[in-house]
Amino acid sequence: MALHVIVLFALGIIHQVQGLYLSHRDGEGCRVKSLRKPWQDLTDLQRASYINSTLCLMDSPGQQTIPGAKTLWDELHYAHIAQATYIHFVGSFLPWHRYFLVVHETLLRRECGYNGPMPYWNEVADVDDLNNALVLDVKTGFGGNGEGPNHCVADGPFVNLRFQFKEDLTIAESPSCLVRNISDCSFTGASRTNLDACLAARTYDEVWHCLEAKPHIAGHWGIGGTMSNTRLSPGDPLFFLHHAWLDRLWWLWQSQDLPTRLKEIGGANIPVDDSDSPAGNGASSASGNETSSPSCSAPMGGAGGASRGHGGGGTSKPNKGLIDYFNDGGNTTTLDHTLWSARILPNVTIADVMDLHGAFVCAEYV
Ligand SMILES: [Cu+2]
Repeated sequence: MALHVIVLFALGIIHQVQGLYLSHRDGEGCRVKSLRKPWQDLTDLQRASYINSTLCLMDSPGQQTIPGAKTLWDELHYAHIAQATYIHFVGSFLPWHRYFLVVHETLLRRECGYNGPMPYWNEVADVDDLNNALVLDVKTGFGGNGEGPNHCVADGPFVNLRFQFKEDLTIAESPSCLVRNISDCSFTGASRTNLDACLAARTYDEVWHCLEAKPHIAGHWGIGGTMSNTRLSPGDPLFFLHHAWLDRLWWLWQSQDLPTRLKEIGGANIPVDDSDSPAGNGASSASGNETSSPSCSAPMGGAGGASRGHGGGGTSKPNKGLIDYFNDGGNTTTLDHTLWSARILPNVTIADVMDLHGAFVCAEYV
């Protein structure tokens, strides 16, 4: 309840903010695309530069007036936690996370001088051997598994990372560590077969449900811990590589029929009851074992995972304030839908992010 009010308040404040921030774009369309490459294909130097720039975000003072946010990393965290109910299991799931990738990239480049390719995690390459994935390398990657009773990550560059916010946006008395609890069993959802099934989807409703289910959950539950928590997951820097991978899959699907799929959107703005779910799966499957064999253990992170009921989402009735805010004229997601990042960047609409080659995103997957 309290969280609901906070979110509405926060959303209301920024309702007037318009326009685009185009720090590394030229402001006139998209002439120089930002390259997005598999982490596996980056040079050691590029990997080190990306990790250092990420550490810089965790070390740089916050720039918004968000109580409790000490660093830019905290502010990114806040932007996801504050609206987790309205960016998962809804039509804006894919567009909002595409927007968030640009928000993150903008900070990384503008505030921390990163000038290499934006990495994504080619998960299908690691599906048979997650524990030896390059992203988990202690020296060149993001560190390994959690250890000890709390599963705090105990090696690699992010051992000292601490989170200010709890799931309800209250401030933790003692900031918590980065938690991982790797499950190669849960990661099997990233298989080529599952990806191909999503790429064969015929409508946006189908592809969104398909991608948000197995390929999405695989990365979150495969890493586990912080990553398996619906609200807190962007605390783990691997979040951005996982979501760039997912975004690439959406773009691959869009690219099969750009004239139609640059405009194709749908779904609800407020999570609806499972029975209303167009595909009748995906959203409803998220908290179960559908993405993995029954022997997979539940991930750490409590009620996190991709559980939709978390945080009061579930079967919320559309609220007029939110409907007005989203600007779709109802509870069906349209291209006019507002995307918000806690003022880190100005609001954009879904229309602004549909085209990877458009002025706002201006990127290319290679
Ligand atoms: Cu998310």
